[in-house]
Amino acid sequence: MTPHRVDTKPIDGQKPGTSGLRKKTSVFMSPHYLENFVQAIFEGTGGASGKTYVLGGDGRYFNDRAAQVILRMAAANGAAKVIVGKNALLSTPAASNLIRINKTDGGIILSASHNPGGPDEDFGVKFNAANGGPAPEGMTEKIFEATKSLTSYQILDAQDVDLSTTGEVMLGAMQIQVVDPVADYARMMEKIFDFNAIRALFKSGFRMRFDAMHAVTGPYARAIIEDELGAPAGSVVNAVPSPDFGKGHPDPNPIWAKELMDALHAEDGPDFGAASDGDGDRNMIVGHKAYVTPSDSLAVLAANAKLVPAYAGGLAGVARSMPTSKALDRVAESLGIDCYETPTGWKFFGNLLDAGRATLCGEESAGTGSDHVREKDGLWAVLFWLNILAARKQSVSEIMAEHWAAYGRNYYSRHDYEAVDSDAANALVAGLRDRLGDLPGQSVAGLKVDAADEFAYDDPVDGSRSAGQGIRVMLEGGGRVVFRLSGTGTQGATLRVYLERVETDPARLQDDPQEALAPIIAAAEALAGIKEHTGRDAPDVIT
Ligand code: VG1
Ligand code: CO
Repeated sequence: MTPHRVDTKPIDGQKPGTSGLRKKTSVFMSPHYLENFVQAIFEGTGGASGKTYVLGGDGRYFNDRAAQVILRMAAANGAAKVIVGKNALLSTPAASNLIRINKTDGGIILSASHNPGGPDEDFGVKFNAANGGPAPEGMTEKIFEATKSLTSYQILDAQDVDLSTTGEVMLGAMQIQVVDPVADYARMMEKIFDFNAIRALFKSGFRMRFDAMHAVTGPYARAIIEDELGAPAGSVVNAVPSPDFGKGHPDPNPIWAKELMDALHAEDGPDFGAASDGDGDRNMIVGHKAYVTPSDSLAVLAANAKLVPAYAGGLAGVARSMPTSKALDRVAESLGIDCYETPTGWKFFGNLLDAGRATLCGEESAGTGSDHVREKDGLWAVLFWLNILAARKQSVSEIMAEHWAAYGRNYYSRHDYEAVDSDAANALVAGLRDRLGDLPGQSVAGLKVDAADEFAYDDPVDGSRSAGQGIRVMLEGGGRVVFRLSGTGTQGATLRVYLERVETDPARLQDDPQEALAPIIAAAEALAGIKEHTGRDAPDVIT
């Protein structure tokens, strides 16, 4: 087993996006593609020599092969040890936890999250730092720089490592520890939440349906929700991870988790439903006939945090990504704590969590999390809701109605235009950018523009600045439209239009969100000329 140096050349476009490097699986499988990027990770982070890493992925097509390549490369690059999930499976939050509790130098997560998997779909690789969180921008820039000057990579000539049984094996001089992906994560959840109260809830006949969407959370949800908390067998569905996610789209929203939505809207449907995404860091929450938007869910968690043992002492602060609705801000105000506004992507929460400035964080895209790890955490959010439901002994719709009555309702929706021509999408954003200075005071579709800018974030902890993080237009009466281009797509551009309007009239708190947002939707079209630029009459996905 000798390390082997393979000559290579830089490959264009290996720039990590919102969450690691994502490409078509066939691109990742093309000669040297994965190897180049992994070598760049090592070189961009000071080399692998003597270091310990965590490795695992969401089980999508090529996960198993990629893990073997990365192990051989880590060994050839002199790593001391890799902790890897059995069968190379680890949810993103579980990987973050393993990095933290084992104090490793970082971890490599194989996932394209909510993007479909399979030979014709998507694959992804992301590096997490020693704090357990996604590599911050400074680090991903160094990795990207390294991809541009590679001349060779190192790999061991060796057979595949058996990852199907837990225990320790050697690969050359490197130790590999194969671990149960669920055990440490389940122990952590038990420390955070009131498991006894949730057990009592299930004993009382409370029914839930958790849809793992054929992705990585299945084994975690079965072990925790069914085995430990006593939900009846069958409460967790689509629980076996499959390489193509059962040909589905593991994105937990009303469109892609329609089966779950239908089940929860049936007359005799369960009391509570939830789903998570490919790599287990996102969540969807739905009560009986009551879908909870992710932005509202985050606000409800913050408002009820004292009911959870780990947060009973109060929250240090909260944070949300800029496009996420301001429902959280209202709760923070009433709690008298800080609410930070960051760019899209979990990497921007890391410093706030590390510095103890924020305890809870969240994004409109169905990611919520806390300082227990440095990733968003789907199952954690579901357990948080279960803990609240057990403590309050109310239904989801009762909890939402009380929340809106207390804080007002931020009607919210995101309209996605997918696989748009990149030049057309860039032209739309550039057109808006050019007009930012002129917009304030103008009227668009009958609404006055209060302010307009392009969001830039100054990290209060390390002073770094991240510019170009989305165009936002504030409208009279607390309305808002945000335009940004996705950083996780693999085909053309995805335009995301985020729409929000605040309602405090007690008689208008139960309206249909798309209807409540109609004036804002019209303003978005008038502002950006979406139809003209994209040639689309309607969004592909509305969440
Ligand atoms: C999307 C979401 C963002 C999320 C990111 C990674 O990014 O909007 O909120 O952090 O995906 O999520 P974008 O750039 O496509 O809008 V996932 O679950 O990779 O872990
Ligand atoms: Co994800």
